[in-house]
Amino acid sequence: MTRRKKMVERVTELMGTPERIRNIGIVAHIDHGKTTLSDNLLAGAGMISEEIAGKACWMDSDEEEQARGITIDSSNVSMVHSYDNQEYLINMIDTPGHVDFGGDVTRAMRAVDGAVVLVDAVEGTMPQTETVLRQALKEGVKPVLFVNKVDRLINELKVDEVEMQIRLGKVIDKVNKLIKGMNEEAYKNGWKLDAAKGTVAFGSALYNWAISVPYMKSSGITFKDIYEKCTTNDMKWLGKNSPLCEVVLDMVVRNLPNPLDAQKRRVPIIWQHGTPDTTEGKSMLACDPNGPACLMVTDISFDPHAGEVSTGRLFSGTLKRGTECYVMGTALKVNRLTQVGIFMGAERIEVESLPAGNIAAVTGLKDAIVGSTVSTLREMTPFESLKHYSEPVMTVAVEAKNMKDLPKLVTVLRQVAKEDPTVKVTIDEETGEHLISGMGELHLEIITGRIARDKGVEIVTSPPIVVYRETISGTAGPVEGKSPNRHNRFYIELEPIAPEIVQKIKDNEISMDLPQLERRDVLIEAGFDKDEAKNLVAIEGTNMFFDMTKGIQYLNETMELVLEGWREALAGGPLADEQVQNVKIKLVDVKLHEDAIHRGPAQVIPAVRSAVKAGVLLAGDTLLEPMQILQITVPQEHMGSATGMVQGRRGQVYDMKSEGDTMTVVGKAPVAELFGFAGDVRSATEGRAMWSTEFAGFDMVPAGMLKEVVTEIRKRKGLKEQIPEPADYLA
Ligand SMILES: Nc1nc2c(ncn2[C@@H]2O[C@H](COP(=O)(O)OP(=O)(O)OP(=O)(O)O)[C@@H](O)[C@H]2O)c(=O)[nH]1
Ligand SMILES: [Mg+2]
Repeated sequence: MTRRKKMVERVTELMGTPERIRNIGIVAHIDHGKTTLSDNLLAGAGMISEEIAGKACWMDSDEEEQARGITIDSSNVSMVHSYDNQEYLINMIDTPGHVDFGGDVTRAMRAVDGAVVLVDAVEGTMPQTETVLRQALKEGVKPVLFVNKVDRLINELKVDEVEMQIRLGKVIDKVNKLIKGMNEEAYKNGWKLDAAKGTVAFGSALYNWAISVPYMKSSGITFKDIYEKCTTNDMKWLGKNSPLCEVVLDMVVRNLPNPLDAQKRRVPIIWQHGTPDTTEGKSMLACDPNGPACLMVTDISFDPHAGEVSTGRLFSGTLKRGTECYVMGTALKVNRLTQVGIFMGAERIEVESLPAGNIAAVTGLKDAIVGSTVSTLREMTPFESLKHYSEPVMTVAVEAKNMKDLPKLVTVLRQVAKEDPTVKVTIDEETGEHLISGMGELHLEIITGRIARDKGVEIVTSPPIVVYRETISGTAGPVEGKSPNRHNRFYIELEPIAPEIVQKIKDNEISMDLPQLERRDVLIEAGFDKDEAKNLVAIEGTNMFFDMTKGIQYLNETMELVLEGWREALAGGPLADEQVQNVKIKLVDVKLHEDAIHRGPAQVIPAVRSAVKAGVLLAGDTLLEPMQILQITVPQEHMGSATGMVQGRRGQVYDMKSEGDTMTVVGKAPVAELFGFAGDVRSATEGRAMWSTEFAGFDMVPAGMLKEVVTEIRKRKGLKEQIPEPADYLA
């Protein structure tokens, strides 16, 4: 039997013993060494040969990943680790660090119970370190810390032994400060990282060694040894006497929770709207393999042979080939599993059955999308939806190169949207010009590249353009919208929604999913008056619709059409046909024709749509543009160019920190000004800058530029150059 086959056998054996399972994610800022660590852990566990680990990037199996040297997709792998004479099953997900793929981290954090947070000892914590930590804590995922690239700290920065320990201590303090700031309760209850307690390890993923306080105690190896072996470049000795795999996986087994413990704590967090004493509730809390199957789909990928593969965390029940499942929120047709397996890097391995507490890879869930709740029960309360931290900020238009591919492209685009929930796809079957919006240039480049490479559709792609939004700056109303036959009239009032409320909507704290009474209380607490709180009828994006009318006949049966008109208007505002956000609308009066024939869709929808569009103009329609936080670290002498880089791009510098002989500049700039930033920074600082970006929401386009930007968008979209007047909608 091959080593690999044997390993698979042991993995399947352990799957049914939750006490001995650890589901973990490897998370960090870009390039801090996640994949190198993951590869070497695999090698250490005997899954791949030690020679190829770290060099071949087994986990980065995609050719694009290898060519670019970055991780694009999360990959899952399972391995067995012996600790204290017992075997443990480690289900591990290596996540990408590039911000454009942050959605992958969000999804992975739903599937796991613990995280190994990596920090590069030389760079220290970076913006993305903070983001991934926040994502982990929000999902109730417990962190341990691995400070990586200690070899660089010693050999490149030439620190002495004392300085080395000071620097490592600083990294721990910084991460602790972040954890404390994000969840003080967890921090106080044992999530504080503490080298003495073994929740921190140090080492070099590349050279395959690590050290922790518990390991120092048991092996007798000291910091002094580490320092000496490093300076004499005796990495082999370290790898042999203080092996990465043992130190890190011991830390994982000892400090990160098994699914039994984790689910007790996490189910109330990730299934907030569910009822704990239902069959499924009890079963998930107990991680019971005999209960109903409850699966949260966290990833969908496409396999040329098997078709769509859904990966997700199984919180209860057991999956087998043939298991009949339902996907919540769909038409509730039976989805029969055709294969059940686990992922081992690029390979998928089929298993007989897969019990609760593991990460499953199944085929046959044709109705599922990423984020779906799947169960053998016909009905169950869905898991909390996955919240992504960034929003699409850039769009490309794609067209099929060959006419014959037109229908296929539409299918492929739907597939793309299904696989990656951070992508927004707009299909225009009339013009054949479809839009893909994503997190950034790289994200779109990868997606469009794969359409040609993996799906076999040749496409022509436009250069990326920035996604804008529209919102109002004041109030308006009542605005009257008349139906084409003039028999129906709708009166609305508009006002902007305050940023704190918008945030609550984004965080799902204000949501139509809440039971009515609970929703009312939440709204009152957020500052809405009682009457309004009672009458919220819909939320779309970050817009709200209230029905403040009383006793209007037929309005109930017409409300769906009213909302449809409202949604259509929000999809493209009057200024630049961009999505409208943060607008509160109150329906204050309605006049309806008594004959249903005269108040059908063709009458109601345009009436409401024009009222909303006119209202948005009257309330001061403005354009918002996406912003990014920039953090640039440079040697002192390049500080001037770094601040210049930000300020020269309509940016603001709002923090400068110096540490030793390096300087970190933090600022904010519009995405529209950041095309080509990478190249410019490199040349302005002779390649000495380390920098990163992060989504920072939407800000108003400066008044002085508004007209120019709007005109350009309108031209690009083939709209009339003249911006419409309210009267154009109200005639
Ligand atoms: N000197 C040194 N280099 C390392 C170490 N760990 C990783 N590297 C190097 O750092 C670079 C990035 O490593 P990866 O493992 O791809 O980093 P990553 O975090 O997976 O990157 P993304 O997935 O793109 O975010 C590679 O060139 C590695 O060889 C280490 O311990 N010491
Ligand atoms: Mg990687």
